[in-house]
Amino acid sequence: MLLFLSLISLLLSQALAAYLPKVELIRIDNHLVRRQASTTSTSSATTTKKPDSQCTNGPLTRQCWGNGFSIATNYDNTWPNTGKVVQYHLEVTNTTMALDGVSRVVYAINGQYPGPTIRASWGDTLQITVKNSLTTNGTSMHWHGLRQWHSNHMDGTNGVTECPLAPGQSRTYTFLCTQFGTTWYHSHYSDQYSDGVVGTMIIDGPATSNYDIDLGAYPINDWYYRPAFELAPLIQRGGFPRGPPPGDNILINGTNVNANGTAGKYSRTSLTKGKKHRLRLINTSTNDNFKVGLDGHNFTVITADFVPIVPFTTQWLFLGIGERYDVIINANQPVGSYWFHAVPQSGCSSNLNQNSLAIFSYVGDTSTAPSSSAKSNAPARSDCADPNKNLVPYVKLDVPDNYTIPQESHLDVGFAIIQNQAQQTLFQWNLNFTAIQVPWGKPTLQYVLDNNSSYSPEMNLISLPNANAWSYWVIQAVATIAPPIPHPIHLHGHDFYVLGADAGIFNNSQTLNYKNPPRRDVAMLPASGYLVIAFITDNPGAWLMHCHIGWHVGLGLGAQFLEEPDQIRTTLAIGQDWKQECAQWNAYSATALYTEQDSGL
Ligand SMILES: *[C@@H]1O[C@H](CO)[C@@H](O)[C@H](O)[C@H]1NC(C)=O
Ligand SMILES: *[C@@H]1O[C@H](CO)[C@@H](O)[C@H](O)[C@H]1NC(C)=O
Ligand SMILES: *[C@@H]1O[C@H](CO)[C@@H](O)[C@H](O)[C@H]1NC(C)=O
Ligand SMILES: *[C@@H]1O[C@H](CO)[C@@H](O)[C@H](O)[C@H]1NC(C)=O
Ligand SMILES: *[C@@H]1O[C@H](CO)[C@@H](O)[C@H](O)[C@H]1NC(C)=O
Ligand SMILES: *[C@@H]1O[C@H](CO)[C@@H](O)[C@H](O)[C@H]1NC(C)=O
Ligand SMILES: *[C@@H]1O[C@H](CO)[C@@H](O)[C@H](O)[C@H]1NC(C)=O
Ligand SMILES: *[C@@H]1O[C@H](CO)[C@@H](O)[C@H](O)[C@H]1NC(C)=O
Ligand SMILES: *[C@@H]1O[C@H](CO)[C@@H](O)[C@H](O)[C@H]1NC(C)=O
Ligand SMILES: *[C@@H]1O[C@H](CO)[C@@H](O)[C@H](O)[C@H]1NC(C)=O
Ligand SMILES: *[C@@H]1O[C@H](CO)[C@@H](O)[C@H](O)[C@H]1NC(C)=O
Ligand SMILES: [Cu+2]
Repeated sequence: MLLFLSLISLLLSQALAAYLPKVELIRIDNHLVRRQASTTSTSSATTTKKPDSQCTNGPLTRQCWGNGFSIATNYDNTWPNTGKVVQYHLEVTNTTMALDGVSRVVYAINGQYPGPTIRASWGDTLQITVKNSLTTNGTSMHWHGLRQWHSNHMDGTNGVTECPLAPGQSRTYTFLCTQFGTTWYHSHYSDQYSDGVVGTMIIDGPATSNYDIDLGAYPINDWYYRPAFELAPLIQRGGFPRGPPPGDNILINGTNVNANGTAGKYSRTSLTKGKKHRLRLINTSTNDNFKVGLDGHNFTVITADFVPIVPFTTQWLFLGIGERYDVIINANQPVGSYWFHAVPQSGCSSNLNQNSLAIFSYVGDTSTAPSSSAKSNAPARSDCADPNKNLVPYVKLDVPDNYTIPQESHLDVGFAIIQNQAQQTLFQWNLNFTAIQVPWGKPTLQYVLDNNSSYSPEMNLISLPNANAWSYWVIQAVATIAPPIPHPIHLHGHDFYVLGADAGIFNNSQTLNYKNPPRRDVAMLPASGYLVIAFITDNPGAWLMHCHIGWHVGLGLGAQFLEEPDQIRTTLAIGQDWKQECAQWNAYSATALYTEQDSGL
């Protein structure tokens, strides 16, 4: 009977999909019922169903989800809890790989680069066991952009929310997926993610626009032939006076041909003629910013980081480090192969000067590669700004505008050259005149558990004791104290509101956007400019805010917000395993070969 019903359901839904796009089936009390869905007010041609509590998700009803949840749900306030536990095991190992034909040391995850894609559904609980099989490094795993509501100790930020995981040890991270969309995970142990400890994450949920095929995650990043653990100390000691060296290549979904075209292979993705494909773009770079585009096709952008947005269409999209955009590609062009371009933007810190390519081929295409003439189809190289005007969140939320941001809430970005006790000259990046350096062996949460508020100045800790208060910050790059480079600013624990970003010094005379501004977890601070953000202090814990350029956070460009410290002990279920991890780390580090040399982040 059940089989019969599902068969009917399948046949009916296929038939209906073809002929009656405005009708759908829903299951009520196990009976199939036909329901008329109304058109949404958000006037996108691809949106045919009004998301409500009853419709269910499918190729023509992506706004729906089920069980009372849809794209119209404000996931900051409410989310499903499916009770389902999705388990993964990740093992970090020290290996050698030739991702673009050139071999080097890679700290791979389960022998892969990028690591396995972690996939769950909205409301599932992820239970991820991480094993550190490196011999001379700690590690920790941060789930980028996940809000970790009431689970700050699962944020994976060593020196802030945990001690690093000592060689040979494991820990299990357990958290509920309150958001949905695309993200990545990476080590927060100094520059370690640049050497491989990185992977993608997908949390399935509703979407603002329809699509047929989910192509999955598409990470893009710069790639260095010299490992970061060699480059970072040189950068710190001023070994590259004109800035960090350029990457040697760009990897697209973990592969590419090398710069000379002599080895390696292009990433290949197939498209099905007549279908709409969802592609999940993620910038997992260390240093370089890109614009991306696919010849002959536009992108319909449906998310900014996790946040669903009112869809907009564009040919080229700028992607800062850590930023994600999910886009829909309509395969409506002649069957063939098309170049995908990732173009470094030299106006940002990007020093690479070659364009990078990948191939998208329609099923049935017989050519081996796109025509080479289109290889140079690329935009100007100077655009480094987020398309903030286009990033209109689908769930509309406003920010109170009756508040004047005081001078104390301006955090200046600066650069300094200092001498350490060993008389070495060191480069530093500062936020509010401090280069953050977190104590690996005594993370902020340990201070909280000890009732000890004697935080060292290097922890660059900003206390936000009030619950459910709006918190406004101006991140200000000052031309006289820092080189004019844009910085991708990332905050843990929140999707923040982007009230404004522009060149110049913010002095309260500039217009800010309080009416449904973009929300996301990474935003570009323009060169010698300002970025104004706001968030609500509703998530007890220690949350890092930092520049996502690996070399910059390594040299100190970060601060941490200690939110509602009085609530931490009662809201976080910090167990013995957390304390054990610190005990193991402190035992290891007492005799470790290498010590913390930079911010530790
Ligand atoms: C990786 O292996 C090499 C060669 O055995 C060793 O020198 C290095 O310390 C290892 N690195 C880590 C982080 O385990
Ligand atoms: C990590 O391991 C690499 C390679 O062995 C070493 O060069 C580096 O100093 C280590 N870093 C830390 C902080 O342990
Ligand atoms: C590319 O060619 C140059 C010059 O022959 C050579 O020095 C370099 O090592 C090559 N790079 C790669 C990645 O093969
Ligand atoms: C990325 O690479 C993985 C592993 O090779 C593959 O399974 C996946 O389909 C690729 N993604 C895209 C979008 O091409
Ligand atoms: C990734 O972000 C960096 C830094 O913001 C940027 O330079 C680079 O162009 C971005 N990459 C892509 C593919 O957009
Ligand atoms: C892409 O968008 C541009 C601008 O809106 C439009 O002119 C062009 O026809 C679109 N291309 C495709 C393939 O839809
Ligand atoms: C600002 O407006 C909000 C409501 O929008 C109100 O709750 C709050 O008290 C006001 N704050 C001040 C400082 O007037
Ligand atoms: C910290 O304070 C709490 C609440 O007052 C108390 O229960 C706890 O034992 C104290 N912890 C330490 C290490 O003093
Ligand atoms: C608080 O932490 C500081 C820095 O680690 C330490 O020196 C001090 O002894 C601690 N105080 C207490 C009461 O534990
Ligand atoms: C910024 O640094 C100054 C000087 O160290 C300090 O007094 C101030 O409290 C810091 N700002 C914040 C928001 O913590
Ligand atoms: C504030 O900044 C704007 C833009 O740079 C400038 O035109 C204006 O004179 C400044 N106002 C004050 C009071 O400094
Ligand atoms: Cu930076």
